[in-house]
Amino acid sequence: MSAFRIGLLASAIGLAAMAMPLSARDAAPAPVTKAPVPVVAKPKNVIFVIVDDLRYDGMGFLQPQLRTPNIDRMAREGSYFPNTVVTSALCSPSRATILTGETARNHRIVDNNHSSEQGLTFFPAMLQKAGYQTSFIGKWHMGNDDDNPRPGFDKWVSFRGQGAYFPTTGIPAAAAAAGKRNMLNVDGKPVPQAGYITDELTDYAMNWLDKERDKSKPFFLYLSHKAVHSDPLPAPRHRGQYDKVDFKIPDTAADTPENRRGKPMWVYNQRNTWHGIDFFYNSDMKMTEYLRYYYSTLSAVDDSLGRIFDYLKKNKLDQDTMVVFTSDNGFLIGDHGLIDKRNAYQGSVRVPLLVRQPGTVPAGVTNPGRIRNLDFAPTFLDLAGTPRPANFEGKSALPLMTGKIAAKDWTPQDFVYEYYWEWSFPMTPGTFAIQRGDLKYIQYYGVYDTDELYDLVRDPDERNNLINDPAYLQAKIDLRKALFAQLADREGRHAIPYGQRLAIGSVRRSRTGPGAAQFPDEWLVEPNRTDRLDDILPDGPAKQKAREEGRPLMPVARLGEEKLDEK
Ligand SMILES: [Ca+2]
Repeated sequence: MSAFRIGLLASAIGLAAMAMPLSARDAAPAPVTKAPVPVVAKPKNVIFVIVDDLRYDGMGFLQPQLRTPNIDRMAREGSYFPNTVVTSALCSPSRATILTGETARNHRIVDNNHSSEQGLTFFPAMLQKAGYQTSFIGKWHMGNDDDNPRPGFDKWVSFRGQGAYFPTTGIPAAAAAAGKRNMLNVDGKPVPQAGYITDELTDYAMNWLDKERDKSKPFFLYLSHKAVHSDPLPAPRHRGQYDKVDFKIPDTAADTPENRRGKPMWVYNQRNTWHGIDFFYNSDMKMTEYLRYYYSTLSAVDDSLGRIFDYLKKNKLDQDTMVVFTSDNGFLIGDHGLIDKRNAYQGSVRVPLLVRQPGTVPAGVTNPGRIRNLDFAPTFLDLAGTPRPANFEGKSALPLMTGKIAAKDWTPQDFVYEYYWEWSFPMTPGTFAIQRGDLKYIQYYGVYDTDELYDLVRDPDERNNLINDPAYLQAKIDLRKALFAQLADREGRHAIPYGQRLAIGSVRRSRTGPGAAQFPDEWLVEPNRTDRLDDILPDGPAKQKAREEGRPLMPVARLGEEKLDEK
């Protein structure tokens, strides 16, 4: 207990109580807890560490073959939130959601090419108004062309688009030999990248913490790593460390009838593409090999966390600083035959989340309460004691993080998911989904063969599509209705955004890989069926009954013939 807190207790109990024997004092705590004690909380610092494309289970305490001692330390000294999800599983839309507290349908950063941030306010600007020192260090990536400082940050270090792992990555050898380097933007000035990106961003962060910030003010550091996005390149000191490790790929990666069962056609058709396990990134690398690079690249992020913890300890800031570790989206490694992200499956939407603040956030706890990336901005303003703006759509998770609300009493809002089709990667359809309780319903925008419905508790790997299970008919109808209602933007519009097409997009297939999916059996019919209209009539018990009885819900005649009911 801090001296400050002990002092408050002493004044509330009174001097007489202090004169009591220890046992008597221990036996009479009631007056203390009932007495209103005015406490003016000192604003807390926050270090928000966001990794790019880190899979939800890409942490050593979940996979013993991984060496992530500092991430594991966060799990021991803080809380782990395994049910953390993102409302759009794509770099720019997710980052915009974190920074604005708004969903993609409202902030309109709907893909990685979109660069208009017009009208958006980023929550660190509100922290500045509340007296915070703020800094942004790392990958911004809203649009590919502008790395200039954005409003809301006292310190700015960034780069265009995805950035680069090394100073000469992507630069032709002759130009590199002539001195050309990848560039950072440091407070509006071009500065050559000098070293390995994760270490360099950490250097800038440490320098700001130690030397540049106004230490009389609370601080918010937004450390936004480039790692571990494709194509991952580890720091030289970490190369080859997993060469003898065989990382496991999900069972759903195999092309088997069981894995295809109940899945939409687009999932099978994506196998042999840029974002499919059979031709991923159009290379012939195996995923097991890719993961050696991927997890070796994570090691510098882990080292970075270690430097942050050392700084906090050395400067006695541990208890006053919340450290948050997460990712902008998940990463599929063959789940359902897919890689990367974008879709609404668990490997795409789930992200790691660890929160550490000794004395405030319970240590060594796995907390199942669901948190969305949409909830971060309200959480941080809550922590700073700053009023919540009207445009925020999420809910502060601070009471859950600090244990003031138990996970069993936590009532998360529905998890509504949105992904807008991109011409650059046309193999993933526009996707909307909703999770309420244990059930997740997924629907697609455009041509599709089936929606999906999963019970995530009974079926965490999403293998058993319940969409046509009569027992779930009402749940399906209710979730569709709730999803549509919540997908309206703040003007009440249902508007599908799309980007300007600049090229055909990534459409290549391996000549020797799998072909296109077959149409589902129930689509293959003879002409002139009398149930021709049934598929566009609303689902419900009457339609279900008609199906079970093998008759049309609304019989129709052959084209050009009189109607059946007029016969
Ligand atoms: Ca990302």
